[in-house]
Amino acid sequence: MKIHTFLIGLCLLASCSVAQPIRVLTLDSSRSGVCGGIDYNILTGNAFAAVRGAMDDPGNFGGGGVVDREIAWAAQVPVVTRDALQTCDVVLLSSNLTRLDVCERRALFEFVDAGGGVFMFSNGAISQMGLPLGATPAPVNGSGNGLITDESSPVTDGPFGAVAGTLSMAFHRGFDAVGPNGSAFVASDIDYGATFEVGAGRAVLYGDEESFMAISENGCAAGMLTNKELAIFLNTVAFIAPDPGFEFTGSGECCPADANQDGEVNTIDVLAFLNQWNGDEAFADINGDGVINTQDVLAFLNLWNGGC
Ligand SMILES: [Ca+2]
Ligand SMILES: [Ca+2]
Ligand SMILES: [Ca+2]
Repeated sequence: MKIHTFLIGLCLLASCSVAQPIRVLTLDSSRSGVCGGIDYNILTGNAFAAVRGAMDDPGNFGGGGVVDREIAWAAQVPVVTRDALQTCDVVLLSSNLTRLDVCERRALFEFVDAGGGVFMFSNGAISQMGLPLGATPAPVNGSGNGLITDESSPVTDGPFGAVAGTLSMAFHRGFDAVGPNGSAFVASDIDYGATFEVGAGRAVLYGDEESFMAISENGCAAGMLTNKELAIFLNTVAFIAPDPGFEFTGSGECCPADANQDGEVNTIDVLAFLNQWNGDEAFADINGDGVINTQDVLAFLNLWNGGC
């Protein structure tokens, strides 16, 4: 911080500018999965080492790079909280051992609405974050290879290049509908990648992680990364990054059983939840599987019974 202030001081004298870094938050190893020799931790694992290396390349992100701001990795956290989101501009999420709970999904929605950026890329990305962003997750797996369906999306035609044509695909999930905030850019037999603009912020959901992996292991993953997927990944980081100076100011504890978000858990929350559930509201998907059904009522009552 002192160095940054010093550089700004120097720059005032020399009339140059120091772009603020893009601060990137990721989940720690208590949440990122491991399969065989593949470690899905975005910051420390081998699964995404290639795309991470490209983000860290100053020719891509850095002074004089394609994007004139370097990447600064925020301290990893085990849980997405409003406090954790105050430390970053962008959140990258991939394969996680436990689904994002309803408090994490609420916090991420508030973060995007306030101007932050979220990129989630995994088989479960769309089932977990689709509903909060206004989309409808598909109930079935996608099949077939991918095809870029929008060549003028900011992530298929961005600062890191233009991408068109087909993509190889492994196991993935997708959308029934991307909804009013979304714009699909890639499909197999279902749309599986879309950009979202919600409030002041942006998000991208991609229903696969193997697309962004350069390594494979039988029974775990088939890495599909080529220059096309790499361009989509880097364009996405550039697209979702808020302008320099963004600060998320959301705060406050969140309890999954506090359905009306007033800071207390009482009988009013049962009624509030049932209203949300009846109205098919996104945060009535308590178990985070992308579907609102009776399992969510049971899940909510268990949480409510457990208190906070
Ligand atoms: Ca996959
Ligand atoms: Ca309450
Ligand atoms: Ca559910």
